[in-house]
Amino acid sequence: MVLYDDRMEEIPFDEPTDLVAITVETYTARRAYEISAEFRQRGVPVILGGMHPTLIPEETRPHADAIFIGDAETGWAEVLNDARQGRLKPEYRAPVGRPQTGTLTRRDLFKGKGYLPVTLLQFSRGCRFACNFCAVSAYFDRTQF
Ligand code: B12
Repeated sequence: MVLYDDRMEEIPFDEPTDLVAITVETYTARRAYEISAEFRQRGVPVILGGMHPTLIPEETRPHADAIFIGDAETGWAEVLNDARQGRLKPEYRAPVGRPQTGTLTRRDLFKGKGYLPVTLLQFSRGCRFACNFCAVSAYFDRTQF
């Protein structure tokens, strides 16, 4: 598995790969769809997930072979299994905000990216407030886990 960060490096569209997974936030949606189109033109299946596809799946659907609604931890193994067999479903759903399932961050994927040498720890998700302008309130249903 390799990670490419569109902000920091060129994406090698012609590098052979079996599956492309892209995180989409609202402010990165347009670029994510462009990247997805490049890979799909080359016959590589693309799955889109994250805040934006979860909040507006109907917009995201046409830009991917599969979309993922919710948090990846409990559903990602199924995606990989289906992709291995060439049977990616058009849509996957998993709950949001559940405590992490013991999944450890692959920090080795960040090596050489030029990020600041800061190691972050996530200790909660969501927010108990209900601000109507905030994606977090909608995504986590006004709950803090
Ligand atoms: C850390 C953070 C930052 C950091 C780091 C950003 C970065 N690029 O890494 C900083 C402080 C720099 C930052 C800046 C900004 N941020 Co910010 N940030 C966050 C925060 C607090 C956490 C995001 C995070 O890493 N979560 C942890 C990971 C594990 O969770 P996740 O990303 O949600 O991913 C899970 C699922 O969504 C899903 N998933 C995600 N991607 C994919 C992909 C696939 C294929 C699959 C299967 C599943 C999947 O599975 C994951 C694991 O459970 C969120 C708020 C929040 N609590 O979520 C806002 C948030 C993401 N930020 C937001 C915004 C708007 C910004 C800014 C544009 C603000 C600004 N005006 O400058 C900038 C943009 C900077 C940039 N160019 O990226 C908004 C996005 C809203 C939206 N609708 O997209 C959020 C949601 C805050 C909010 N209140 O609305 N941010």
